[in-house]
Amino acid sequence: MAQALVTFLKNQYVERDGERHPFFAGCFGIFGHGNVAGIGQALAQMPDFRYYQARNEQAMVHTATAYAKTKNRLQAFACTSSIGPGATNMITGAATATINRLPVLLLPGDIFARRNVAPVLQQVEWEHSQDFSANDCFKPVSRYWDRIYRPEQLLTALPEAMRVLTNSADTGAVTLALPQDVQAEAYDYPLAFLQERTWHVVRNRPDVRSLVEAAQLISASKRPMIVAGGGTIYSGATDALKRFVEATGIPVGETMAGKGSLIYSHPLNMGAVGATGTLAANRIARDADLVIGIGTRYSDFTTASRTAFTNPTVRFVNINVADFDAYKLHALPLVGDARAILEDLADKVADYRVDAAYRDYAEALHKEWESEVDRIYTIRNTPLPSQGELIGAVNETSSPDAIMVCAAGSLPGDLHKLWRARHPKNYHMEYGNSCMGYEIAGGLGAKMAAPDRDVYVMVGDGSYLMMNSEIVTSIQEGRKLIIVLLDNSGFKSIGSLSRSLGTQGFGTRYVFPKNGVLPDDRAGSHVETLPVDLASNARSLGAHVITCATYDDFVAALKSAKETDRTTVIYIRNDRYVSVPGYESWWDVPVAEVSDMQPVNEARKEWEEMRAKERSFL
Ligand SMILES: Cc1ncc(C[n+]2csc(CCOP(=O)(O)OP(=O)(O)O)c2C)c(N)n1
Ligand SMILES: [Mg+2]
Repeated sequence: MAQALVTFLKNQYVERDGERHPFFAGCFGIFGHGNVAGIGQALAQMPDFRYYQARNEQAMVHTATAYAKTKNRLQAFACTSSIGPGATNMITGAATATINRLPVLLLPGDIFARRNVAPVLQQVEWEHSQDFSANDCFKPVSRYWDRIYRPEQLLTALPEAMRVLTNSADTGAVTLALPQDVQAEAYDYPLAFLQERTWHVVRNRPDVRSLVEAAQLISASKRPMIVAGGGTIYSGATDALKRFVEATGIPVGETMAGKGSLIYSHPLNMGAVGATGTLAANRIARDADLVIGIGTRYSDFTTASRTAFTNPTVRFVNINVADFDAYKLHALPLVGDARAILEDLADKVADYRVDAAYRDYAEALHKEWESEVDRIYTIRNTPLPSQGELIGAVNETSSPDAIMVCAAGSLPGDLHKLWRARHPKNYHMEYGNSCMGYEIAGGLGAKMAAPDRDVYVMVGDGSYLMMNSEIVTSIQEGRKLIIVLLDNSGFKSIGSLSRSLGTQGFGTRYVFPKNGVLPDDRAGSHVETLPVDLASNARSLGAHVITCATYDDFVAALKSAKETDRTTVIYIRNDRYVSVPGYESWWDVPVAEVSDMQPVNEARKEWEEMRAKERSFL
């Protein structure tokens, strides 16, 4: 059965716009008794379906996910794990892939279908059913889930798995749980099942009436804006977007996944929109009378928890492959492919231009924002540099065709505002799940997908400690990453959130406890720091490491890292308290209604004021 499965995977092709190639780039895996003799044997027998070893099952799913993201969902990996902990380690990765709508095929081993030797090692037992295993936990984080109790079930399960993986609207993690005994069973699979098959990624168009109505809404709008989400990039709609924007004069705000949809320097690019948005985009959003959402899920970061759009008559037109997203915010839905729809819409509104005054206003906001970025890039904070200036250094020393990968901490918010995206893949941010640990593993996936580009991983000390394991895989596979490790002794992001909510940074510093309590930010520098040496840690994993003390050291390190022959970690400490400000935006994090802490009560008052501004767009 496992041999048939691998043979099937090898023969799946995908085609879009006339370009056809194998869908699977190979298989990541960590072997245990749940897969070594099944899938493991099949992979050993078929070395032309490349097997990659990982250090941690969660990490390998992140690597696979980042690979699919870099390939605009047109290529993916399978990931095989043993049963029990190997399998459940993949659940966080599955959730990350599914939230971000990125394809990955998960093949966890499972308990015996024949059951006679149960409980097997690592089996979760339940006295009320035997049709139950740890792999049931994948159900809510998978877009398709199945368990293969009999070898012939592959005949019906695998085509469903492929349909979901290659469907832009439905895609995410697909889980096929593989009982250990069934993997090793023989079955006479029909040869037709194992022959080449091509899955077409189509460019669907919406119905004509919706398109006409959308064109009418656009033509009547005075202050329209575009919110460009990840779907713009996955669809390859960035050139169509540029043409649409230049023809109509409509300014663009970008989501976390959509950043790079338009080059940063375009006069109508307002930059990041929402909770981590720029002043330019948030001002435009505030007054917009029409929002054209392209490939966006409208997360709370994009809508600033539904406070970003304050015009009482604002309407939404949503272009999305998924009708689920297209209908959000009571929009006029244009369900279909972003590129196709933008082209059709451009024809329908060929005579439309925004007023010159509105365009001038947007272009002035763009210019102002660029000088704000310049200001932050040139701060020279001492004794420790600020994160903003370090971001500037990475942006300015990296080649314009590089890829920057990040996921969690204070970096995403700062990068969303400050990173100058020079091409659609320049900014690779996993911010659907904002999963600490994605950074290095994801960087590896991006590098595997784009070996000719430099890949910069920007990672905080917290995320680094959570998952640095794939440095080893990058060394093993000769996939060089430039890892920029920013150490601020703990959680700068959650620390500052905590202070803003009245809880003083409690539990967010990496320091020794004092009298049995972990000191918070009120202790200032009167703390005992931990004797942790992350630079040595990285060196011990095989990376080349450059330790920096100052901004100038950092710039020199970035330049020399370009020339090294293997994964290089640039280590620098930075300031916990110097932050990039927010720009007229908000994020709803509820504060205790009743508490013994006075700062919390004050934060609650502020929260109530903002909570009252949240809109529901009925
Ligand atoms: C797996 C996971 N656990 C917890 C969180 C919540 N969280 C978000 S940011 C953060 C701290 C990140 O610390 P670090 O990587 O050092 O970045 P910094 O905030 O210092 O910039 C935490 C705990 C998360 N996003 N992911
Ligand atoms: Mg940190």
